[in-house]
Amino acid sequence: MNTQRSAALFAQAQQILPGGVNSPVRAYRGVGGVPRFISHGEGAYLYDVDQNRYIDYVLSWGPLILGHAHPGIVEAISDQARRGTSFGAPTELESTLAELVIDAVPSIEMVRFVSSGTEATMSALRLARAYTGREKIIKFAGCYHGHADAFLVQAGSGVATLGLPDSPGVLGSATATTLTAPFNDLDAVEALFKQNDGQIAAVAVEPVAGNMGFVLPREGFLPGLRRLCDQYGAVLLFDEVMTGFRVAYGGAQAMYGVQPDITCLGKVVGGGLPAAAYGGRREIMQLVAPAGPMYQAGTLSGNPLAMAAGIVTLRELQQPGVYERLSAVTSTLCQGLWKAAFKAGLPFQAHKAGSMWGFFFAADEVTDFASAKKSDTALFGRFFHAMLERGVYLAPSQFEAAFVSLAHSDEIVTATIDAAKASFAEIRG
Ligand code: KE4
Repeated sequence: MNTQRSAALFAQAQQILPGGVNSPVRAYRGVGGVPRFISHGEGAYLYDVDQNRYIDYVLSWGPLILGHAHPGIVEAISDQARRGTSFGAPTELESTLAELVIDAVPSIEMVRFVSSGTEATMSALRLARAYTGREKIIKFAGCYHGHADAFLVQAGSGVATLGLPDSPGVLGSATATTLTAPFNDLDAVEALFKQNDGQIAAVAVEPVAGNMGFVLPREGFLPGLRRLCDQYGAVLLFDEVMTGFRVAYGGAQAMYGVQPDITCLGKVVGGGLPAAAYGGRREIMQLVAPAGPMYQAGTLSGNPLAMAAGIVTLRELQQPGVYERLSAVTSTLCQGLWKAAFKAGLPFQAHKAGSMWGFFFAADEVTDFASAKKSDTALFGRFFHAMLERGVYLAPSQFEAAFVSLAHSDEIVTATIDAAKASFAEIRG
């Protein structure tokens, strides 16, 4: 496959952008090779600057549930842009999208829009501490909540001690109040609550994990977190930046029937533009400035272009049969990949929730970050490149999730499975 122009652009970009990218995972450090520079997207397809076409399962890391350049979104953004791109003043668009979010997400009575998932979770954490008057939080090894200091802690093993920074520049004081437990391990969470009784402000969790690879919550895990938070007076914070409007219209909380106290949203809610949100019960959200004393602000919060894109996206997703279609296509894909890998004699498993999915080259069940790291990441890298060469664009890291859009037709899924059959044969050696 010709990647000359991507290679040239990457060499130039590395001189002026750290690592040649504006977000680390895009640099292919996990799999090696030349990151593809994209010229445009259309439906389920990406086109790179060397005129190669790819079936896209990254979809900008989740937002593009309608596919690339959806006509309704393009029209809404264009119309709004002609009226102005940002005012720094309230618009009806923000209330329209807020109403859609409140109607969709069971636990949200009030919502605040921000510009990134990081901003949403950082603000939600501040709110949980303001609401409870407590300092410590519990997170899960392998869950990613954006790059706010408090979340950048080393993924402790077992029932972790206090958090140690996982990045230079993050102060020990910023992570000293962050406790870590293994995903799916309720006993570890209960032990942390007992050891820190009265001190835990919040439990933060990706209700379906998408940043350690794709890992489903075990039966009873999410209800167990709800029970423990009620028992110990802590806020349950669902980071639904990836799962919101993705696994179901009401997010993972609708899929699993567990109501958090605060929900963070992102990705799909902005329709591919920079928008995210945090929301919850009125009594909690009324603490947020200027209604209350908890400060949070943003120049481009509720940006009209992003609101317009989000409104079109959510209205499209309200159409009858949308989530049934997304789930059915994703099931066909995962079953086809699993069957092809089995025939090739490779240790492989694929799982899904709605149109969010993922796979590991592992025979044993993956339930947390420790077991995810035992999967064959070298084989993942070879599979990634074998598929890329065949025009299928997967996440360039084992520790990510994958997505399907409404633009992924049955024919596209069949072509993907055919490419996987050839790729499995190539990599099994
Ligand atoms: P952003 O700040 O990247 O908009 O959102 C942070 C975030 C928060 N919570 C969850 C569950 C997330 O998945 C994310 C961001 N996801 C990554 C993909 N693993 C975005 C891709 C990237 O970092 O470039």
